[in-house]
Order: sequence, then structure tokens, then C-alpha cells
Amino acid sequence: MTKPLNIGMIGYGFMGRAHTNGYKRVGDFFPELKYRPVLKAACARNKENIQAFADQWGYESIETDWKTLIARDDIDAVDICVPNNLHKEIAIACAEAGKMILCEKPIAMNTAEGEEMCQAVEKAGVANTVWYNYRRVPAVTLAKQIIDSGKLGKIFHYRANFLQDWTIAEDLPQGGAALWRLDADAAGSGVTGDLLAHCIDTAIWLNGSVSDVTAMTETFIKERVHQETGQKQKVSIDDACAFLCHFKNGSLGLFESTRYARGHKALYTFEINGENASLRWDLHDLHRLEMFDHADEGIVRGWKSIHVTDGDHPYMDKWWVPGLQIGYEHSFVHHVADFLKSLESGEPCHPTFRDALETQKVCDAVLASASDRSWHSVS
Ligand code: SOE
Repeated sequence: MTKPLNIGMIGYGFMGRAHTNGYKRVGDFFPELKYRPVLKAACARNKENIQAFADQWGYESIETDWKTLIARDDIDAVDICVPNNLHKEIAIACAEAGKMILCEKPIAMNTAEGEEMCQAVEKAGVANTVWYNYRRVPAVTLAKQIIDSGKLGKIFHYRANFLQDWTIAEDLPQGGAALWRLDADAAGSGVTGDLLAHCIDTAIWLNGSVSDVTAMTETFIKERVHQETGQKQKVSIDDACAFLCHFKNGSLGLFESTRYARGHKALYTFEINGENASLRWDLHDLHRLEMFDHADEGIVRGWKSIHVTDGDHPYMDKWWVPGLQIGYEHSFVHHVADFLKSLESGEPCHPTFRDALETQKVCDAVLASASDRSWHSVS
């Protein structure tokens, strides 16, 4: 007997679609799960837009006020898919109403807000998770398994990049629908919270906590027209950020992100180097994990590319037959599956709010370091 889990979705942008696709597909590919998401209600201020979204994706009803959505008895879990400046208020209200929460990354505008959100969900005892989806790309999950097995030995280096090029045009406005990521009041920060946060989440998951950082940021275009006011306003987000760090395990980290790397659309890559072996991964080739194993026999030793599609690879027994790939959207299906599994087991679904707060703390330390040009410990 399956049990319905009624979802209330707040927001309908790119992430609203990615998450909804996860809810829709999960039961087909993870039929053993007890809970089945039901697309109960979608919510946004613009009635016409949210109705169109609900009709297209199959939500049963709409709301135009998130407070009304949260007050509904027929909503079990709320998906927060709105700009970052709204996460805190909605999440705390959800926790107080006893709703489970699946919150889009980054958890909040800053550490102080994130801490309040953690305290609220922990006090209420509601299930919670933050959508750092790249952990659940099978090749990335496989990297985690290999690292946890100890095969890499002592870790020396971790490096990651997240490169895009979509904000180079000077006449691109900031703020408002689809462009709130360029408005610091809505996003909190630029590439640090939006892109590096992914790299940091994966890094902490694979390589453990970060102890301190030194960073630089740059805002290449200083003023842009704000979509909502029509006025030219100062741009306060970081367009690019690079930082160095120490991990608590003694390894060194090197991270870079920008929206000004002409030619790169969403190039997320990471590499980890241990005394015995190294791994590297690239979002543009997301089903492959590259590995160099120094224990291989000398004459055939070299980088190998593991095509992560076999039934014994993470999540892959759920999909097609060996050799056939899956993609970006499946990482969200996996996240939903793991969330539903966690409801059965009573175990947390990582990253929890508390896990995501650790990433937020690194982001805040990075921004503080860029601002005063000194090393900052991650408190
Ligand atoms: C920004 O362009 C963005 O959509 C991020 O917000 C997502 O988190 C990232 O996965 C892809 O890029």
C-alpha cells in the first residue's frame, strides 16, 4: 500500500520545473517506495502564471498567497522554490505549521538566517532537506563511495570550478522575474551563493569540512537597469569569485566561479588528488567519472574514464540497461527518492538544513575575506 505525500510547491521557475519533474517520475522508477508525491497545490503571486504552471505540470490546485498554502491541512510537504530572500520567512512558517520542507539552495541569504531556519526545523522536528542536487548525479555519488572506501589515501588537493557566461552583456537588466540572481537584495550574493555553493556542498560531502578561506571577488559591470524600477542601479553581487582554503583533513582547496567565462554555460568540474589515486568529474560529461589509480600496473597506468551506467553503480539499477545514460534532471528524481526513503527510515535526508548551513558559513567567510582581503576562519 502506498501513502500519498501531498506537495505544495511555492514558485514555478526553472527549479520549480526540475523539482516537479522529480516528484512526477519518482514513483515510476522507484516503485518500492512507500510514499508517493501528489502534486496538490502550486503557489505564486501571479494567478495567471501559476495557473498555467499548474495546468502544464498537473498540480491539482493553486494558491496566490504562500501563507494560505501553508495553512492548508491537505499539504504535507512544502517545496520552497523562490528567491533566496524569501526562504527564511517561508521555512520558519512551514516548520511552525508542522510541514516538511524541501528548500532550494542556498539555504538562506546568510548564516544568521540559516541558523534561525535550522533552529525552527529542529524545534519542530520536521523532515527537511536542501536541493544540492549534484550529490545525486550517479558519477558524483560513485566518487563519494570511492573516497569513503579509502582508495585515494591521504588527500592533498581539492579543486572545483563553476563557470558560466550568461551575464556578460552590459544591457542585461538586474532583478525581477528570471533575473533576481543578479539582484543582491533578492539573492544575497552572486556566484558565491548561486554557483560556488554547489561546489562547496559537494566538496564538504566528499572531503570534509573547510577550516579557513581567503578569497577575491569582482563585479565587472557596476550598474544595471533594475527590471522592476526601470532605474539604473548599482550592482552589488559578485560576478566572479575565487578562493583558496584549508580543509580540516589537511588538504588544500582551490575554487573558482564566474558568469564571465565566455563559452562556458554551466561547466561544473571538480578534481581530488590523494596519495594513491585521483578522481575528476565534469558536469558536461556527467555520467563519466575519471580516475587515476597509482596501484595499476605500470605500463597500463593512466587516467581511465568510468562510464557510470552499470546496474551496480549508484542509482543506475533504477533506469535503463548498462551503457545507457541518464542526465541532469535525474539528480532531482534521486533526491526525491532519497527524501521519501528517509521518511520511511526516520533518518535525515542529506543535505539537511544543518548541512546546508555549513556551506552557507563557508560562503559567508569567502565574502568576508574578499571584502577585507584577509584569511577568515569558518566559524
Ligand atoms: C544559475 O544559472 C543556475 O541555474 C543555478 O541557480 C543552479 O543552482 C545551477 O545548478 C545551474 O545554474
